[in-house]
Amino acid sequence: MRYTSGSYISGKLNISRAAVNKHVSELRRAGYHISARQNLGYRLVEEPDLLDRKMLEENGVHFVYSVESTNTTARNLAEKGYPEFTTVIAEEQTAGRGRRERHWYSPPHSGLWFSLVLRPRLSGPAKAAPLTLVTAAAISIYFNRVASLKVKIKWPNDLLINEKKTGGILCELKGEPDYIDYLIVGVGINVNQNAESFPPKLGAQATSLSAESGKNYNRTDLFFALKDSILQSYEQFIALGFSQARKTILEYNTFIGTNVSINRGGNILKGLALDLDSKGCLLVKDTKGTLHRVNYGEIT
Ligand code: BT5
Repeated sequence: MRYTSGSYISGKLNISRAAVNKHVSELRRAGYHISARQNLGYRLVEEPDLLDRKMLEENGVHFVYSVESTNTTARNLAEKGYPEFTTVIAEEQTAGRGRRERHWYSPPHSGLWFSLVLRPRLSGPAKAAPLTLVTAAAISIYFNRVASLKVKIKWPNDLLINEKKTGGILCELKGEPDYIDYLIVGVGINVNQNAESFPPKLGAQATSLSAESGKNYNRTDLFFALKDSILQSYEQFIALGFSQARKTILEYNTFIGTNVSINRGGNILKGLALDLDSKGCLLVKDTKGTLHRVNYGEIT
């Protein structure tokens, strides 16, 4: 592609040269690679892989290019009274969160970072506890049955391919013991990143759909497909309970039947993961043969 002079652009668009400069800077910040040469002008070298803002907004999704965390934005909307199924998606998160305020790496042009507002009519937070697993089940159904990708669930909120983390779920809830005001389901999935693009701290533990399959994905289409799958599983859970999601998790998991070490806030439980109960708790038989019903923690 040839260079186009700044004066040609300013004449064509009827704006000042300073305004051309400003727009070029904005496009660069949005990921466009634009080369600038004195006496020649500007040249578009590469367009970024961008989420389709128009399609998202036409379908009622709140798109923000850059936010601290889509969970925080969704929570703010829920506080303002936005209805159930309000959805926020961002191209990048500057302070993406995992559980216990851990950092979630969310660069632009490569992943899916989105949050849904749910207002389940359940009799209290305890009844909503399986929703992280219900979401994980919905995502794994889509990948395994539709996209032919072997995405597995590591209890309670990790999505893995070939034992490396490609996604995670963060559910945050506001309510009282007998009432749920809202629940935010946050989903992060590494989609088109190269294996080498992850920060050294994540290193070999992280991967993306593309790094594992060799394919590139249209992130906007993928988002709509995942959202549909999540909402379908959610409605099934509200109507019929956890049993269908439990079956899915038993089919696509990395932990049942293996020896696990579970960290529960510093307290380590070692044993054999036997099953998931009807509420999503992990049944673990420790080395002395005692059975534990574990409702939180992480498999290390
Ligand atoms: C999670 O936490 O896995 C939940 C991640 C949820 C992210 C979504 S993005 C949209 C929404 N908005 C938010 O702010 N969050 C949600 P946890 O199980 O605590 O795992 C966190 C750990 O995963 C970190 O300590 C890192 O070791 C690792 N990690 C961070 N970023 C990663 C990435 N992009 N890919 C793979 N691993 C990552």
